Amino acid sequence: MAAAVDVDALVAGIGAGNRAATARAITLVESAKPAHRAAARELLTRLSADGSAGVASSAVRVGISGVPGVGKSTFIESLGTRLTAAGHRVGVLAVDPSSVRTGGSVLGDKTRMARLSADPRAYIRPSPSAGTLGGVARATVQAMSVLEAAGHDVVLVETVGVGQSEVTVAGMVDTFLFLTLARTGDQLQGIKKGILEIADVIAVNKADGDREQEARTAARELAGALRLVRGHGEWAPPVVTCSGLTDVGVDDLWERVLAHRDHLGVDGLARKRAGQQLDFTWALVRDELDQRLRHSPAVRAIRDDVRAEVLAGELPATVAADRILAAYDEA
Ligand SMILES: Nc1nc2c(ncn2[C@@H]2O[C@H](COP(=O)(O)OP(=O)(O)O)[C@@H](O)[C@H]2O)c(=O)[nH]1
Ligand SMILES: [Mg+2]
Repeated sequence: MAAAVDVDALVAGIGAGNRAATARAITLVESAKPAHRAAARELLTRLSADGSAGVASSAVRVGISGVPGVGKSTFIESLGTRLTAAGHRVGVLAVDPSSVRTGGSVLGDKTRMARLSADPRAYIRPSPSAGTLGGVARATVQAMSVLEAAGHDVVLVETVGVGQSEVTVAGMVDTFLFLTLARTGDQLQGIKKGILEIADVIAVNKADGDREQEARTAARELAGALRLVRGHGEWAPPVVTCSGLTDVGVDDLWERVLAHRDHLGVDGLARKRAGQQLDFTWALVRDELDQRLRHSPAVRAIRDDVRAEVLAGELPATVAADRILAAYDEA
């Protein structure tokens, strides 16, 4: 993309639901170049001004998480196709910080979403291959606004269960859906406790063929385990079974997502989104400060010496940290 960005043209194109303009705008918000960052800010401000994007957007935002191979992409293909057939416009985004290292992407396997990729009412965007999780999250939140302004009334965000990425995605969607496979008894321990605390709806996927009964049993056990983790919160996350491959249970799952939304209510949803914006504000600030710290010439100048002294046991961590911070502050 050239350094000069025609924001007016982008706003007009996005407003008209133009795919090329949408794609260009998302490329813009993924860019780390200062000129692009400034143009992206202007674009987002313009898109948020009429309420079609941002906190006041009426779009349904859903995060979809689960380990690689659980069937997220297949499920999104099934759900997305049903939603577009029902008249919705569906945007699909991905948060996959590991794609930077592996060179792959959660949505790299577009073959799993062949129908949805070719669907004019859907727009699928792979995870940006920008460095940090913070960077990817920043790009994703902005891409969400672009998609909503372009008329997508459902936005699905796929994320792998790696490190902090689930928590990050939970902080940008209205409803967080966790897909898992039939696990019973001790295997349940393998599910990270943290994920059960942030999930709004849980589905045991691949409940088809021989595995259907097993999936039902697992769902019942999981529902029991969940009651212990979640205590007596207001919303009891439903645990259902589904198959993205055969489409069985996918409609029901979507009803649960909408039920969670109803449960939040208009005010509750607005409060949730506003709170997310505030949390995200600070996350962005921390991420940016981290970058500045890394790139600070004053810090770089002393970094190797400090490292050597700490490794040699000559410098306590607390003193080393103070020295680095002092160098940063004085720069
Ligand atoms: N039996 C069955 N297989 C599935 C289902 N969903 C996905 N798969 C298979 O599981 C593998 C991984 O699916 P994929 O959607 O790429 O998983 P992701 O890594 O979570 O996105 C593929 O071989 C799929 O065909 C399902 O509902 N039932
Ligand atoms: Mg996938």
